[in-house]
Amino acid sequence: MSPLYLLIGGNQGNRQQIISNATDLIQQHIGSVLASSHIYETEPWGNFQDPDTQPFLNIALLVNTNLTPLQALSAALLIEKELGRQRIGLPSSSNLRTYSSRPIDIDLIFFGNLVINTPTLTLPHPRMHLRRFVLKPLCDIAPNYIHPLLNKTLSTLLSECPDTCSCFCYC
Ligand code: PH2
Ligand code: MG
Ligand code: MG
Repeated sequence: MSPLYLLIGGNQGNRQQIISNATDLIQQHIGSVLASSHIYETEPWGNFQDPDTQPFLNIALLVNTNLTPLQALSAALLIEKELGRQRIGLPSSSNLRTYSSRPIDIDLIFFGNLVINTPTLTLPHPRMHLRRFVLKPLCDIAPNYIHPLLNKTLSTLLSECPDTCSCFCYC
């Protein structure tokens, strides 16, 4: 059993209902949901292809899983598809990265203390420490968790985070 931290986000459709459905499917297909953060309404971070990008809802979950990291990634992508995510084209290159609005995104943030660098999966999530919409919810459930590469707690990373995008508790 491994502790897997997931971050769910979406800015299209009935965002709260989709998060609830995603949590149910994660419980069925990835593992027991041991903790969940508050839901936050967050300002879109990064460059988006659509002109009037809507705010996101984001939530962090701790899941106890028997899957391998790649199995968990495949399961997360299948759940995204099931909930209506359409991926068009290839992901943009990292220096000119742009994002598209989506009903659901499920990202693997930490898989225990594993450090992995493959073309399909990087752990810990490589941009998590730059994003308030990731750190704020994660700090609800794991403020003292130590980032295995940066060697700082999540609450320290949040206090040092340069991101100024808004992040308000939604509930
Ligand atoms: N996801 C992104 C890029 N930007 N911004 C917010 N507020 N929330 C997200 O979940 C999000 C984002 C890429 O997956
Ligand atoms: Mg993402
Ligand atoms: Mg993703």
